[in-house]
Amino acid sequence: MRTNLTQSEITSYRENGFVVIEDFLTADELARWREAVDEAVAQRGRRKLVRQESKDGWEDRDDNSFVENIFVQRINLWMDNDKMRQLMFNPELGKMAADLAGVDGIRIWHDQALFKPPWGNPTAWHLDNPYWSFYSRNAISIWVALDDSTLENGCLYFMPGTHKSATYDNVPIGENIGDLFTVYEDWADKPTVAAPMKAGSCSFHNGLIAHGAGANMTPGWRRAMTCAYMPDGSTFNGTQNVLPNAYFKELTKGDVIDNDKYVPLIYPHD
Ligand SMILES: O=C(O)CCC(=O)C(=O)O
Ligand SMILES: [Fe+2]
Repeated sequence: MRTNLTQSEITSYRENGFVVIEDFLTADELARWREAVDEAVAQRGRRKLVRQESKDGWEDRDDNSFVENIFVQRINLWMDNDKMRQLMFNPELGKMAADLAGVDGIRIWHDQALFKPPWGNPTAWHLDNPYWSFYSRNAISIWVALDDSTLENGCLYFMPGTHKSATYDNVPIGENIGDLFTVYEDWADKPTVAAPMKAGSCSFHNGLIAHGAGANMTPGWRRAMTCAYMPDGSTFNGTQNVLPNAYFKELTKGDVIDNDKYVPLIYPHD
């Protein structure tokens, strides 16, 4: 794993809100990631989340709806698969996220496999952090390409710099890919950048950057493994997302979200 970041990668991340790290995994590591993710996704069956007592609507609807055909989404695989736990708890990943974000400590908010199926619908432009139960301008995600992700099969797209002016307004990932720009009208004519990646490369993106992914115009899968990170010390904002209801009910707005059982501190690691 190429975990050493150059100063120019850090500068580019801070300026643009994303950075692509080519050849992040070696061929052997890529094989291990693919095996672990495929196993964990298969074991999970049709459940998006481990615990169904969390927010409603987390079961795959299998109804051929537009939204269900954007991607197969399986969240927090670290919780029910040992191989995924080992991959996701790697403190070197946490250190990369912390160094890019410019924070001292990193917790896993949630991991998620995102497999865009053959002929999968595009992922509408959106921001990530406003969906989550904490607000932070330093939230960050890694997105690891498990297959070559291309202009043809639904690679990521970013709108550079938007993390700087984003508020916490957002849209759901729905059918109209440009809905975000009815909320952020000032962004409507900004340039976008495609981020195709070879399998084993990865990107990091800020939780407030505008991003999405294209349609899959091919008969193959576009598999990705991602993890969203929460800066240590982040506080509860009242929004439910992936926290188990029992923990969610214990929290009051402003409380630090620091229960290692659900949001493990992966860096610094003791
Ligand atoms: O993989 C995709 O289609 C979307 C990914 C995304 O939105 C994310 O990782 O935050
Ligand atoms: Fe996203």
